Amino acid sequence: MNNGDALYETPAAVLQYRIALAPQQSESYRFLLGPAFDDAEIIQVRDRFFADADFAATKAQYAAYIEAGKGVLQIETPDQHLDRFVNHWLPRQVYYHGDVNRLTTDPQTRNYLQDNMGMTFIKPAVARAAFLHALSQQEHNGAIPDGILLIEGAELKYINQIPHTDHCVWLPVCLRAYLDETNDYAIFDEPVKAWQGTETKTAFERISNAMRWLLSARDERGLSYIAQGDWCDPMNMVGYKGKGVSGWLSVATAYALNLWADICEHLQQSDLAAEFRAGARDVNQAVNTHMWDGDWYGRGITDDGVIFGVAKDQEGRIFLNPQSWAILGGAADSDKRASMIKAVEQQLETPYGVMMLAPAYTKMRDDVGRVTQKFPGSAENGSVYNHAAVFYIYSLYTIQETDRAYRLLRQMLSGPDDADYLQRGQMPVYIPNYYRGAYYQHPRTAGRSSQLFNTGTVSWVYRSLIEGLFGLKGCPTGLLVEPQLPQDWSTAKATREFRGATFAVSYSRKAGISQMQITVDGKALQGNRIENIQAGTTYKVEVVLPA
Ligand code: CEZ
Repeated sequence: MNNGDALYETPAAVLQYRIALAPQQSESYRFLLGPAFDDAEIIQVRDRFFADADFAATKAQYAAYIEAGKGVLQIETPDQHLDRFVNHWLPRQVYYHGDVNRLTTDPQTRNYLQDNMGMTFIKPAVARAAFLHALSQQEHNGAIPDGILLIEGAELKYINQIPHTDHCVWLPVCLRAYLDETNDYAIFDEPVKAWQGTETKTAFERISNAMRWLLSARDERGLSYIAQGDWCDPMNMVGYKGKGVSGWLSVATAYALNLWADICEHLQQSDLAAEFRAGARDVNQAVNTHMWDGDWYGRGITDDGVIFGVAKDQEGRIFLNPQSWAILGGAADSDKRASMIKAVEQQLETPYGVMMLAPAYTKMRDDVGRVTQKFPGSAENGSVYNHAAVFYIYSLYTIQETDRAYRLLRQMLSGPDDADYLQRGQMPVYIPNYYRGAYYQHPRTAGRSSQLFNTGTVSWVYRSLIEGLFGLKGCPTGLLVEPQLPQDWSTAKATREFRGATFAVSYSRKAGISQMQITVDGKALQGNRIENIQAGTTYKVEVVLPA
């Protein structure tokens, strides 16, 4: 309606507008949604907000907000549907997470850190402040609490009152992305004062202590205690008696320790690097001794000493997370990787993405917990839980499983064909928390979207595109070019904003060459690192890949 149109007062919450538009025709409408006003108020409000000057100002403000969230990657590929999503919608979903922290005053720590990992690509200063803020709430023994209090007077509620043991892991994992993007190693010198206390330690000391906490929170076998949950919130009964361990958290601990050791190395702290690398080796050895089940890694060992997530289980036989993170953390050698990947393909892959466990539980297992009570194929009970799926995809990119990674990544996005939209019930404007799984048990509903917008998935999707698919990741001296285009793409383009400069990259393939060739502004590059980057400059990069 424009200013002169009739006022609509609706007692009910449902209002229908029928607008018939011809192809290419557009019309604009101004809506005001709010509590019930009386007529005089409606007129007042309308005049206030719908006056052209105010409307234009609000529109401009919103456009500026969206522009600030446009991210660092624009692409042009053979898959236009992917382009539209990555260029427009994906950074918005990443930005939303980093900007509002899931609309809570005590975000779960792992969510807060991963949402800020995404924010690294949008507003790195916000991510930096968030990492330091999280560290300020570190407990005296090095542990990181279940939730981070964002404001004075906030308190840990609901899930944040249940002890989970994985939070320290996310520090180096998320900081790795932040460092690659910004090269801001100075963050580790920041003094971080305890949030409610007087003690000050540098960020570096705090993270080292967090890593030592991870090493200490292990049983006599060297496996990580799970308490009442790890990444999987509802896995709350594996270790509540204080003995159960998590296979996933163990391999994730090894990953975190290795990442932190790399950072120590870079900061010339070689003793610490050696300490943490030895810790990672120790954990991985324990995992390979106690958690390897022949073709994949088990998910955990209960308080009563029962290993689960293994071939002998009728339900919950294979879990995705231990496999993905065993790739990342280095527990799995290439033989183990090959058999895991095959098992995942056979038991977990579906046309809608890769399920996080299978077969879904159909009855309560009181030595595993609440996850087994969820409807089969929903949420953590064997859905295509996109957050878990993208861990796997990211891990595949780290071992050059290029085509598999892309296929699974692409499956996260609904459409563009009608059958897929109808089955999923998901518009291609965001990635939902999960799609229904239990593909073999409940095929009718498999693929249906959860319609939940909050998810740690998107930071990882963005990171996987940047580091993996387009291979434009930062390093201390510049930009590392190591693309992993799907085999059937012969060309692609990407515009990458990085450390104040713009890289206009075009990829193509050429027969008869055995190695990637790169030119920057027409000059051949030795190796695959673009160095001496000048902010404000646009570089034209041509990447020629072997056909
Ligand atoms: O919440 C997410 C958490 O925000 O579940 C993930 C976890 O890693 C995220 O940090 C996996 O458990 O408590 C429950 O059963 C809920 O299912 C939550 O676990 C879940 C909600 O789906 C929110 O999206």
